[in-house]
Amino acid sequence: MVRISQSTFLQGLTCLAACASLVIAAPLPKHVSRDESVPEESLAPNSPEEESLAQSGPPGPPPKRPKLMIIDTDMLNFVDDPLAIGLANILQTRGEVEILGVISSVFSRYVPPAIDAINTYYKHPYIPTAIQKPVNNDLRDPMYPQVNEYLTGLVNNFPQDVKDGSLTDQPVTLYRQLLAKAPPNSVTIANIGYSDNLYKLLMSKPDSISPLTGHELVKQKVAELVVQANPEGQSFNFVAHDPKFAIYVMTHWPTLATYVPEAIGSEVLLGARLSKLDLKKNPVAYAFTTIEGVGANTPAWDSTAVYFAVRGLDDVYTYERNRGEITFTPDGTASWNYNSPSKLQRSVGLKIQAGTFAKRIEDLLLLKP
Ligand SMILES: [Ca+2]
Repeated sequence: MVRISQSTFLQGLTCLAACASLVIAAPLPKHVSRDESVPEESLAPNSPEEESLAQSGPPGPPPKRPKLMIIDTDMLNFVDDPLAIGLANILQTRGEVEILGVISSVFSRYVPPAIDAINTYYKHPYIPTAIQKPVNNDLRDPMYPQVNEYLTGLVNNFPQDVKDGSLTDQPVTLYRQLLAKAPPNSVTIANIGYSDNLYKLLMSKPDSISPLTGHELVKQKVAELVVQANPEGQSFNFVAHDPKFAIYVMTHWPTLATYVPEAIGSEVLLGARLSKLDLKKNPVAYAFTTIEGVGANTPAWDSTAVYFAVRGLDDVYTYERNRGEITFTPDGTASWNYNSPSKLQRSVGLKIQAGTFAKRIEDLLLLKP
């Protein structure tokens, strides 16, 4: 099976753009070391093999008041998105986060029920979902020609009650509802897809949900935006849809914004052990194995951003840019202005071995609900 990486996708865009020059910042994937171990208590493994798989992992921080998080995803046939949504659910089970909603920046009617299948497996079936309208019947990103797709399998073979994306709210409606109800300065948004929805949120007017504009609502309620994208150069999530969305959002975001670069996820390769789980029960393992096959590893892009969104720096990350802010050229290429007076934007780098981080995330993904 051929897996087209985000970097390869960008290279494809380069050709489509009549060979316009495009710098790919993410390094080539490398193999993950498997000889590092971090202890982890198991939540509830219920088969000998899964129990064995779930015996080791990270201790994690002691439970505090859970962070409130909204996930904005471009899950379609990208496999790092279901991994990240699964990771968020596991961290919720551990008391570290409360997922307020999972919102889609693509248009496929199959995506919200597929997301609900993951949330339902982890015993969080009440988490609301939303997707852009009008919905379509996409099972794959046209630029991502994987042979297999996991959406219909998730929708048809795993418990979920969303049924069809056309039945969900508009993303901006759900954003406004969730933020209006949240305490001040309390919400973290993990942006692991495109910026369409955040653009429309910022542009939204006062309505029956809130007397505040979208900009005012974000400023009052959102503590931090965590973005899986590069602070410099091109990023898949910034340019694969109209770059005007990302350019506006990232240069007008009124609260803290942290960039988790693609290069981190490109080095953090994981997933091989997921294919040993029960693929008829675990929707994340099913999605992963359907796309990647048995025994393969894949870059953990979105999981690296969700991990930071929930746990912050932990012992994993360090701040690489903690002053200045992002700027763009009109094609969505970012650069960093260190002289900006803004104190609200920053990026992170990896402080531990990529293999150690990969094992930690994979150990968490092996845990049962
Ligand atoms: Ca994604």
